[in-house]
Amino acid sequence: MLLPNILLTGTPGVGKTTLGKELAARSGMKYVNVGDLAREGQLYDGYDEEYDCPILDEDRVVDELENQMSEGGVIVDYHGCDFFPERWFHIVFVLKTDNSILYKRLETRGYNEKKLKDNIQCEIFQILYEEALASYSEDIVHQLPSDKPEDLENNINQILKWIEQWTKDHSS
Ligand code: DAT
Repeated sequence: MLLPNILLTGTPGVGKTTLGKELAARSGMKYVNVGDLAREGQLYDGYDEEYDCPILDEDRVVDELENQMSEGGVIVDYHGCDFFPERWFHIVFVLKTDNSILYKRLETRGYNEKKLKDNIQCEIFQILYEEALASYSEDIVHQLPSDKPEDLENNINQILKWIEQWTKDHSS
């Protein structure tokens, strides 16, 4: 494997897509948005009436991604992380955003009251951070602030440095 695989996770709206796309553009790695992948391939298993959204078919998502993950160099973006094989990822970043900032971002998306409340609670209770710690080795799980444009720039630079070091360490 010439390049590592990176997981970007966190509550919807924390900035995974923004960071993932920019990182892919600057590193030459591939960017995979699991939500888009599922939509394109209709990788669903039923419909959640309460949340008014389709239910992800996690097994089919894993099957769909397996080949490219084994090649390396993939940045995966999803607001969940407990169903991916642990062996896929060399590092996991959980983005976090101040509640009031996140609230405004999700309001702009037109989320209804329940969806807004649930997502803000998800962020307050650090649900995705806990899920990441339960699913991956603690020493590869890192939280990154994602409140303002400087955070984005810092995160990109930090991750690019990490990729460079990983590549050096893994070249024979
Ligand atoms: P996600 O993919 O986690 O749902 P996103 O990348 O779509 O989130 O970002 C949600 C919104 O927040 C979008 O309008 C871009 C903005 N945003 C993302 N990261 C940011 C940052 N570091 N500073 C300011 N705004 C940011």
